[in-house]
Amino acid sequence: SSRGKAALSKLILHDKSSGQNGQQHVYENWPDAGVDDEGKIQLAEQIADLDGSYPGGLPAYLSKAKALLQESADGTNPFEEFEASVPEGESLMFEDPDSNESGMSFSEAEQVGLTGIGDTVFVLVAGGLGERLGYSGIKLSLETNLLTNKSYLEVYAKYIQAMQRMAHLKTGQNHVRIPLVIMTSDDTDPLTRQLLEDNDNFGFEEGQVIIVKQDKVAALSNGNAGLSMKSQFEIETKPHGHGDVHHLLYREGLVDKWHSEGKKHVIFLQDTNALVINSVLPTLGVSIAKGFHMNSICIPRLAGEAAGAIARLEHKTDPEKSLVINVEYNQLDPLLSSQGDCKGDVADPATGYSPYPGNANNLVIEMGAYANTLNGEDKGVVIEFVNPKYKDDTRTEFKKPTRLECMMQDIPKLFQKEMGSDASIGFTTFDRWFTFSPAKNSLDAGVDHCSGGGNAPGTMSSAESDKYIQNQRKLKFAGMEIDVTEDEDLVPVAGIPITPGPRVILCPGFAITQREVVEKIEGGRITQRSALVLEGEGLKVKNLDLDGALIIRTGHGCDVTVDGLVVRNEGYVAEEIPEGADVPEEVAIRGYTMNKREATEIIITEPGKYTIGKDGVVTKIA
Ligand code: UGB
Repeated sequence: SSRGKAALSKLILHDKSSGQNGQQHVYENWPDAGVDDEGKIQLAEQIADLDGSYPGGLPAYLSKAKALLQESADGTNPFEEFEASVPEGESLMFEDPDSNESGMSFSEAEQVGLTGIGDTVFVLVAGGLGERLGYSGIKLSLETNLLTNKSYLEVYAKYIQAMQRMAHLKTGQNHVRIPLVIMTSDDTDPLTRQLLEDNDNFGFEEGQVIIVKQDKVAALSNGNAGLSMKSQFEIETKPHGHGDVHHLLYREGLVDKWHSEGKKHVIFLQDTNALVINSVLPTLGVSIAKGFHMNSICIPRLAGEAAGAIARLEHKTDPEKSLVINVEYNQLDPLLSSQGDCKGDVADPATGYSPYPGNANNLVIEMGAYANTLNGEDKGVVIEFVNPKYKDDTRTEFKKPTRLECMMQDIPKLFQKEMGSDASIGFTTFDRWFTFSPAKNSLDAGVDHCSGGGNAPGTMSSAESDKYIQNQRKLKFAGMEIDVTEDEDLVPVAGIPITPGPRVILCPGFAITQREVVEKIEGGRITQRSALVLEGEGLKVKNLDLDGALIIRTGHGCDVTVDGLVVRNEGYVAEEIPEGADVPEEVAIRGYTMNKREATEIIITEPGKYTIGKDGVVTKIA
């Protein structure tokens, strides 16, 4: 096609004019006309696609790559002009009502957050493949836990829908509709659409979920940015990173649209951290109270952990260029090894944690400043980097092809460019148990991570276990008699330390805020072997006595008080998968299944007022 021909000519011209002819392997030595013409056309079309999808086109991509690869080969320190220090931030602890560095208690911050949640938009970056996890499907489809079997996407969906109801209750706003954008990639797009379709959009209204797809970029096989060929007529491509999200939202005109509709904040979530939904409201509350243009959700960081660190980067000569920003985990150790005490990415012996806050990479961004920044010179294209893995110290050959990458948490640089020192960038730290336990690693990698007790496993099983522990702590806070699993109580299953129980899921539709948990739970006791699922906004549970498994689900318009219910049954038992067993991938990455031997299930869907007494009999009283 003429489009393909034009793109190919553009590439050849760029290559020749660079004087290096680094891409000759792409367009020379083609067989004669009439032989493999389909392949040639396919390649030219692919070049046109790569050219069209990158701001500035393929030549711009290759020129940037060449410059960055040269800097990388020379060992240039990207932070040469900066000195890193530990920044001051906000911190809010669920269990400590007096933790009010932000001038608010935890619960007050949640309540302020509720005043603004109806005017938000959620963006879920979900273009990444679960390579580290050893899972070939999409991560959003993985079951967050084996009690409810709800997928990550369903948990986020139900959370957003719960926020719509709560915004209505808090502010009286009618018909609150919080849009959800999902950023997919070629790797995840069809399966994400399928997941939504198979589940009736998880209860979202028509048009409420918007999918934007990021394009992959060309892979590069050498320091001269030579395009890596998958075959003679196909260029290898790789993901460009979650940083694409900003330019995509700009390109689709979404941010200007939301801004003009009066939406006030955009909340960015990652794909496999179900815990984080607890921290959104208080973080938004801090953003509103402090007028932050950007606020990152943080946790105490384990030294050496694969989580970025928030640092204050002080520019050595120009204070206007200083900023608070994420330093990615692969860059932190070299940076800290080259400055101060040169000890690198090590723990502070006083706390056992890195002195730098860990980036959970969930961002709350104020809409006005965001729209203004995206409409600026860079159109939301965040700074890129290369991270080639070299074969040896000569830093010339790569172990495998590399590419330009970018990260969404680098947006402060664009804020700074557009707004100078008026850009107000903050972060809010929460307890790890409350906020952070993503599923990113295979069981083997998880075992490596936590051997020696140093690091978090980051497996599907630890993510599930941490969800249960989080809910144990919430029930304990509300006054229930319940074992809270401490580190020394964890038991290894498939090599990963997990909670022996109780296993508890408080669905987003039951309670999110501290105030709700305290109002809806009163007294009661749960034994360690028990499993409990509570779902339904009008449900209250008093003096529960549980030894076994109990599921209570109540529908909209159901006002249900459980009082003094006693449950005794065989309950649920986690069963480890024997080594080498032939099981599906999603089972293998968790390492166990849940044997649901016996449970008491109470499901009420018809609106009305009900009580449930000691023996579980449901009585409708209105
Ligand atoms: N993602 C995309 O949507 N597109 C892409 O091209 C790539 C990813 P990873 P990693 O949580 O502790 C991030 O791979 O390397 C999505 C932060 O950069 O899980 O663990 C993908 O689907 C780091 O600072 O990222 O690092 C997923 O939802 C730290 O906070 C998200 O982007 C770390 O997460 C993250 O992708 C963390």
